[in-house]
Amino acid sequence: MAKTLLITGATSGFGKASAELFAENGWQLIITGRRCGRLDELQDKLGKSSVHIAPLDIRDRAQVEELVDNIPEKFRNIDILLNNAGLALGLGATHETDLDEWDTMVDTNIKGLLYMTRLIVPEMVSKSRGHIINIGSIAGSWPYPGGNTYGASKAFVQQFSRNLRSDLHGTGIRVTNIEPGLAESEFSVVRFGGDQEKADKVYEGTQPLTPVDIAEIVYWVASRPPHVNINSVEVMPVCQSWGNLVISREK
Ligand code: NDP
Ligand code: 8X3
Repeated sequence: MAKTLLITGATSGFGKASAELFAENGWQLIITGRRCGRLDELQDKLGKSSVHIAPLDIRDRAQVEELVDNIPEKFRNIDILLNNAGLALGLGATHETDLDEWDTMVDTNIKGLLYMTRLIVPEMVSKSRGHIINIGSIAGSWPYPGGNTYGASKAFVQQFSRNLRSDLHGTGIRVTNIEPGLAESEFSVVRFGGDQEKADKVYEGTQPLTPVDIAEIVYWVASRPPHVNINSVEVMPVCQSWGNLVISREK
């Protein structure tokens, strides 16, 4: 019987690349996201019988509950939950930023992930089998100017992943947090409110990670033997590393 993967945010980037890779390897999928047209296209490409589409705004708890309640029988036995949906908005300093953007990041990156996890995990516990793979970020460990709430939301994902692992101790369920660095997807276009030129500048002269790079890590983590739990994977492109600490000096 085919294994089942539920992906939040499969309409683009890491989520879409993961959908494609797991489908190639015979998995059946539940794919979610707000852009229904893209979910339809992906289902057409990957196969109607092995892909269930579930349009969803993950910030809306009632929608998440409805999605979980209405998973068709064939797809109910979820082996992996890939908590991937997320976004950064803006790169402004705390004292200049827009509070609505902070609300959206908290609601999506933290609360959406919590809703989905809380609703999917009980069934995994009852079967003593399953794997929750969260997409964190290097921004959860390493600060940078303008990272404020985005980075803090990914620090939440990092610690929640560890705490979830503790809660699930002895159940056989695996938990992994994947923490990518610079990767080219729609991430920067979203961060800069649709400004493609500004987004392109982020990657100019670099060789960033690709969505396929991340999908391959997700697949590798998922295909370790059942007794192996990869707790976290931090990954950057070779062109990225840490900066020095900075000191402001009197002029
Ligand atoms: P993309 O913008 O390409 O993809 C983001 C996905 O999240 C889309 O499918 C989008 O679907 C979904 N999403 C966003 N908001 C919602 C919502 N309210 N409800 C449901 N789905 C939502 O970015 P990436 O693939 O790069 O990002 C995927 C994850 O990886 C995010 O959590 C991001 O923070 C993280 N990440 C990204 C890095 C990068 O440099 N690209 C590096 C480290 C981590 P839709 O718009 O259709 O709803
Ligand atoms: C995305 C990577 O460095 O833009 O999580 O925050 S970064």
